[in-house]
Amino acid sequence: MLLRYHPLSSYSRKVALAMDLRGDTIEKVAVDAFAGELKSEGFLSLNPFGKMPVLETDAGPIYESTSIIEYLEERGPRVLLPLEHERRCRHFDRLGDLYLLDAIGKFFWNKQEETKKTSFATLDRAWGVWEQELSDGRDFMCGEVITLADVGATIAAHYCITEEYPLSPAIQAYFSRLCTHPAVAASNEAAAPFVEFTRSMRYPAIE
Ligand SMILES: N[C@@H](CCC(=O)N[C@@H](CS)C(=O)NCC(=O)O)C(=O)O
Repeated sequence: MLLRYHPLSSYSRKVALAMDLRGDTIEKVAVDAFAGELKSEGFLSLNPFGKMPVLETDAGPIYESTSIIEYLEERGPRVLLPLEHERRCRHFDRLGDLYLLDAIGKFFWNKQEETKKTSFATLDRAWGVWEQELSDGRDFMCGEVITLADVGATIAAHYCITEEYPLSPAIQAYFSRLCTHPAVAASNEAAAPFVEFTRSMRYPAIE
């Protein structure tokens, strides 16, 4: 198997982090996204929507971050989708995609005041849901271990920090707990140079 991804892409990072948390040792190949590879004929034959990540398997390509993680969990071992919390994991994974990753992604690429207003309002609502869920003192969304319910949120929280979205103390504490896992720390470290690179493109130096 082979994962086509990019260390700056939030959804790629979601899958790469899931793989590391699961202990998968699947080869990762960076897509040359800035050179237009996503819209090349070759890449579109893997994912007709021209988006990363894509997992190439003997049974053909699998796209959509959650579908890739579900495929790996189905093959086993089951690490991120524990049976007793399966519905909850899938629910918060979906919320994480729709209201955390998508919202911060929009603002990452478009710094218009209007985009900031709508993206940050969506983030406020979504992090509010997370805060409510964590208010009983649990470490992570399903208890003491990191599950699929936390994976997208982990990546989103990292982007929120680099984009200076004001995380509440409770969500900052949640992110700090997540970062104690070596796979999360490694994911943040791997993305850092790319995050800096795109920031420098968008924030011209003030002389
Ligand atoms: N729903 C998809 C979203 C994938 C996605 O939006 N990927 C972005 C990178 S984070 C992408 O490839 N964007 C390129 C484009 O839309 O042209 C998933 O979960 O995999």
